[in-house]
Amino acid sequence: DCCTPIKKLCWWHGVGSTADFQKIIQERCDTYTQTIRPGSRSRNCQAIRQAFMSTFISKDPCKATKEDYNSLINLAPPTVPCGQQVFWSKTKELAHEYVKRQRLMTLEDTLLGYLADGLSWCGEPGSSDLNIWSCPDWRKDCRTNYLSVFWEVLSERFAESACSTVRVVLNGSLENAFDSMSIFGRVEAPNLRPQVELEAWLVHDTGKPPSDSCSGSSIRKLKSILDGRNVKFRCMDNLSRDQFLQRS
Ligand code: N1C
Repeated sequence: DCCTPIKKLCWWHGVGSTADFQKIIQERCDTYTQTIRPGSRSRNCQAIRQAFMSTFISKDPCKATKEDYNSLINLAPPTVPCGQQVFWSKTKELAHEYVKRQRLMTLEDTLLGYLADGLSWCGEPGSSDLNIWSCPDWRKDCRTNYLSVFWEVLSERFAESACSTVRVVLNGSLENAFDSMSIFGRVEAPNLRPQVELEAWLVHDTGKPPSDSCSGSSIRKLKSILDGRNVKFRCMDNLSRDQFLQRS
């Protein structure tokens, strides 16, 4: 059994909840609403923190559902202005560098994406505490853990709200720049609305040849997912990281 009780705590295979989780959520929320997007509709950070905690506290950490996150997401839907949206897969740091130079936004530039970025959290039945020792791992324990389900529903809502032209930054140094099992592949691409146009940028490590291109089989697979949804597709490849950031 993956959940052997050690001092009443289940021992999972993933990292435990981030220390001071509540405090970090509250502080990030205050920073975001007061400094990063002061213009945004004033939000009640205490209510957001409480809603976040009540999604998972005292619950079986392997029984997360999308519905658990509904009330939290409704307090702060992850929407961005039309045409400014950027998706990424296996290019997190590069995508963030890119959007900083443009007037563009990733999911981490929305309030909930900003709050949760890099954190880990889970609770345990019968306790009002976070489990700081371990949390379920997607592969080894369960897919329906609170961290995975959070990024899945938030990403789904982010993709559903896309309009006009959106971009995805893909890793051209991988053999398969498009991974159909990633959140971008499983959740975001299949939830884009008809008439949206997706621009894919395949960016490889500077000084190395690219390992995948727009004509490769992984990108053809992406194209076929989008064709099925009437989403227009453009693809740009053979860009090194330096070239990509310079032209942006
Ligand atoms: O599985 P991925 O990438 O394709 O997910 C990235 C995709 C982006 O377009 C984002 O909109 O999905 C969204 N997203 C995040 O914003 C995010 N921030 C942090 C998805 N996952 C996110 N994380 C964590 O990184 C989360 O723990 C998830 O499992 C990884 C996904 O990274 P990836 O495989 O490079």
